Amino acid sequence: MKKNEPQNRARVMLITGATSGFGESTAYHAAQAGFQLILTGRRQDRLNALKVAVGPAVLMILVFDVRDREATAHALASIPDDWVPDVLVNNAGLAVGKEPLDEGLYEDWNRMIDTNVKGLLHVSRELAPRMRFGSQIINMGSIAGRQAYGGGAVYNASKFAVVGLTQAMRIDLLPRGIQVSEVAPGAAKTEFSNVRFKADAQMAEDVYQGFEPLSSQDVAEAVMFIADRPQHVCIQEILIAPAAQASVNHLRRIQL
Ligand code: NDP
Ligand code: 8X3
Repeated sequence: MKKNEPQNRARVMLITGATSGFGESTAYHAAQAGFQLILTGRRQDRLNALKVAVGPAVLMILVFDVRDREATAHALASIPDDWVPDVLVNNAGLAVGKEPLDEGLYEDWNRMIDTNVKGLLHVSRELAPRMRFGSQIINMGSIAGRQAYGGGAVYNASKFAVVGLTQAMRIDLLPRGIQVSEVAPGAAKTEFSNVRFKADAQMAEDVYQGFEPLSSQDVAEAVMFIADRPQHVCIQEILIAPAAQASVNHLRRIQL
């Protein structure tokens, strides 16, 4: 039996950060797999366009900033009981800046910690109490939550935190039959580096020079693999990297 197949309805997946990258790709894959969707993010125009593109599988779009606890609570409270997600994908996140610690900007640090750690907590705290036995939470971690690198300190800390939160959530939610998993991707070409380098297109492009990074589809497939396991199986974590990436800083690049 698939995870918690509720009688007479398709499973519902809520994806945070569905306006681009992994979240957007997961929306298409999940719709294809028969899920109904609640898609969230800050950019309403993107969510509107995605709703049209994905079609009737989209039950709701919710526009809110995961850093804002009250706005998050208000938006998620609008989900009717019948549509409380069977699968919550805590994907919204970002890196901002790549300065060494002694040159770091407090504003960048706050954005990363407030989004990647507190945002994940805000969404989980609001939804977990309403989720049913057999539901799943899939947190988006990173290879940066396994290995630190220069200029990554606060992003690293935020993704190491996702590892700890995932493990602790799995323990806390065990009695309620809610499974908690983590997908930890390596280098993937999305809007991630444009955001990190504050719209410097060349710096963003340079990250992926000389090797084939993961695509957002590769990561969406990992999310869907977890979501599609039978009821008695929990994939606790998936670390997925490009074939050309052996560690966070060991990449086989072809010189162009
Ligand atoms: P994108 O920049 O393409 O997507 C990030 C998504 O997060 C967007 O939909 C954005 O939506 C949303 N988001 C960011 N901040 C907020 C916020 N405050 N409130 C609500 N939504 C927010 O990057 P990716 O798809 O690559 O990143 C998705 C996740 O994967 C992140 O957690 C990232 O750390 C992680 N990751 C990325 C890797 C990579 O190499 N790309 C590798 C490993 C992990 P909007 O701006 O509309 O709010
Ligand atoms: C994103 C991957 O290596 O740029 O989480 O930090 S990395």
